[in-house]
Parts: sequence; structure tokens; C-alpha cells
Amino acid sequence: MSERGRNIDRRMLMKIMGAAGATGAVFSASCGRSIDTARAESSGIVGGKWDRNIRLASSGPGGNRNWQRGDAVKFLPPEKIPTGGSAASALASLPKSKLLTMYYRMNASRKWETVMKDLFVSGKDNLYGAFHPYVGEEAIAMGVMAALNDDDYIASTHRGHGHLVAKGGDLNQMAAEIFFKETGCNKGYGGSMHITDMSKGIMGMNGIVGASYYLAAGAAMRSMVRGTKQVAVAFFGDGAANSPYYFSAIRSCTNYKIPVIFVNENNFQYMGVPMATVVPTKYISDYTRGLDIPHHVVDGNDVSAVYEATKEAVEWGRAGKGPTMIEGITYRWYDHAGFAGGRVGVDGAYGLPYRSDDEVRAWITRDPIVRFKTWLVEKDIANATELTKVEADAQAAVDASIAFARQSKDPDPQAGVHHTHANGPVMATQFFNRSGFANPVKTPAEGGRRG
Ligand SMILES: Cc1ncc(C[n+]2csc(CCOP(=O)(O)OP(=O)(O)O)c2C)c(N)n1
Repeated sequence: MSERGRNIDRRMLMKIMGAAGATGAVFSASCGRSIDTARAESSGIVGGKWDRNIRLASSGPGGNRNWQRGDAVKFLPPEKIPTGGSAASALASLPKSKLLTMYYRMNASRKWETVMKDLFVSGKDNLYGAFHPYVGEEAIAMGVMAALNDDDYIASTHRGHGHLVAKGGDLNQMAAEIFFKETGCNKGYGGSMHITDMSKGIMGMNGIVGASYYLAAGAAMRSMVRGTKQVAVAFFGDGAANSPYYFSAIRSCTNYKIPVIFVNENNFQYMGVPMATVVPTKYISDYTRGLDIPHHVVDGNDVSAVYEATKEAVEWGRAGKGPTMIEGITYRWYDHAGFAGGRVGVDGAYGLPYRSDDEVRAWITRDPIVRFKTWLVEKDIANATELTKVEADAQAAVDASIAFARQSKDPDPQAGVHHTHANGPVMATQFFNRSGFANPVKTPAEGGRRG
């Protein structure tokens, strides 16, 4: 075939792919419909034998090279969490105290990041460093954590504050880390992407996209070897699914029946790139349909749907059957990192080049916390006064965490080397001797601390 012929073919192929994607988007997703509807409407995706758990119908956002700013409104979830259905029943069977804790943590996560947003935008406290806000996605973290035991593990992403709060991590230590203070969970040397709390099974946020797979696989394998029945969750974004490590990890976990729950937080946005233009399949979970493991595609703004899927995944993993793939469709309200387009006292970031303001506003109307609140009231689990008190408690804890961070001390410069290398002081001495800078670090022989 001539070079010209090959070019024409490639262009034709692109056109066909674009058209297929556009058709998919026109059908649009309607969250919360039953599997039967989903099967009837699914555009030819052949499901595995465990696919009974699909709760999102019709086409996903992927495979659409004609994606336009504003297209994310086509995937809006329903306005309310369904009060009926198996997911609602599963959630309603939890004790009231646990449901209120969930509501508290979702609020604490939202309010903590919102306060941070106001501080970053206003320039108050001179905050700096990367900060990836999770606002808008809280139902995924809370739905997942509600199904875990305290000693189960989670491996987070760069966007992980909400994961930590949902698992019961400490707001004070997290705030102090953002302020780079010595009371932070990394003693002020890590910042937003290195927040962790091993006492709660939180293996930490990290800046390597796609790192969660192997962290979770290692923890889950340890539990397999020890027979402890703990499971591990690997959170990852839609972009992270493009990492080759993803396939390698999920394939190996399937092969060896390692109890990892892969939780994809599909927020349509891969930094400033619409996920639809770089993902060839409708859903991220379509990548692994060929593996003989359960796949759940759920409304990621519905805490009940996420909870039910995770509960099944946990039972599956503890029973020795291996991994599960859960994909939650959701949306982030702010920019990828930092707060471009954000304003003090205003929810959401606007004027960003890769999405429309209308789609942001539309997704904000599907706020997962408001939906959960409405559900709690409609189910007669709690009244508005009780929930207002929970919200005030969450705000008080957030404010206390900021005060704690502000009054904490800056770390001692020596602490950096002490916490980085087992042989920190000696290595620092070698470094400073070579660099010609004054050495602020004393070795133990000189009266310094041991590493
Ligand atoms: C291995 C690696 N490649 C690239 C980056 C730069 N990077 C940081 S976040 C990000 C986008 C991740 O998108 P997604 O996985 O969809 O998560 P989201 O930000 O939407 O939550 C990229 C490419 C990185 N940190 N690590």
C-alpha cells in the first residue's frame, strides 16, 4: 500500500472512531438504573460472568475523540440517591452511629479542603506546594471505607486527602503537613502528596501516578501469606489506568487471587485532558473485562452504590477469590492541582480552558454530600437538626486543625536528614563537606541526634 493510501486509511479510522465516540456520548449515561436496563442498552460490551453488579447504564464517557467542553453534563447522576433498591438497603442496614460518622467524615473532608482553598487563594498563611483537591468525589472514599475494617489497607493517589479523612485519619497532622510544620505526619518534610497514617492502614498518598497498584498488592499479599483476611484498596484515577503497571498488577492479582480492590475514580479529567479523548473504551473498567473478576460500574456520587459494590468486593477478597474492579463515575470541582479559577467563599473553579463553567455548576448540583443528607432525612435515619450539629462538629474539627498547624513549630533543619536516611547525619556531613555550604547537622559524635 502506498504512503498516501496508509494516511487516508488512518484518517478514515480516526473519523470512524470519533463518530463511534460521539454516538456513545449522545446516548449519554443515566446513573442508577438496573443491570437489566444496562445490559439492554450497553453498546455491545460483552460482560464477564460476574458483571451482574453494573449499576450505570449505556455508554461511558470514553472513546469520544470529539469530546467538547461541557460534555460532562451528559453523565450527570440523578439528583437524589435512590431511597429504594439493594444499595440503599445495604446502606440503611448500617447502624445509625456509623451512618452519622460517615456523614461527619464526608463533611470534614469537604470543609477541610474548602478552608485550605480559601487560605491558598487568599494567600493567607503563605501556603505553597502542590495540593490536589478531592472536593466533589467524597462519596467514593466514604463508600469504600464504610465497607472496610480498620485494619484493612488503602493505597492512595496524589488526590488523597479525602481517603485519609474517610478512613479516620488525623486532620491535625494532615493540616500541619500542609503547613510544613514539625507536627505534620511527615514532620513537615512531605507536604500534601506524602500524607500517611499506618496506624489506620493508610499507606499514604504519593506523587507517582499508578503507584497504588503495587503498594496495595504488596499489602494484600502479606495478608494472604499471614492468613489475616485483610484486603487492600488501590485507588487510581482514569488517567492512571493508562499506566502499564495497571495491567501488570491487576493481571497478577487475578492470577494469584490477591485480595486487592481496584477503585477507579473516573472524574473525566486527566489533568487538562478530557479522559474521553485518550481512553479508547467507554469505561475504564472495560480494559479488564476479559479477566474473570467482578466489575462494578457505579454512580460515584452515590455513597450507597459505592458502599454496596465495595462490600461485595470485600467479601469476595476475604473469601480468597481475589481482586475486584470498581469504577465510580464522579467529577472534581476544582482544577487538577491548586486553585486556579477558585475564589474565596465560592464552590468550584471556573474559567478553566478544558471544561465549561456550566458543566461545573451542573455537577455541583449533584453534590454527593447533599445527596447523602437528603437520603438520611428521607429514610428517617436522622433529622435536619441532628445533621446540622454533625456539620458544625466537622467544621469545628477543621478549624481546630488549622489552629493546630498554625501554632506548631517549623521543623529543625536537622530533622530532614534524620528522617530521610538511617545514616542521615553522616551522609549530611559528607554532602555539606562536598558542597562547601556550612553544615547545620551534627553527627552523634558531635552531640547530634541518632538517625
Ligand atoms: C508516573 C507519573 N506520570 C505522570 C505524572 C504527572 N501527573 C500527575 S497527576 C496526573 C494526572 C492523573 O490523572 P488521573 O489518574 O485521572 O487522576 P486525577 O488527577 O483525575 O484524580 C499526571 C499525569 C506523575 N505524577 N507520575
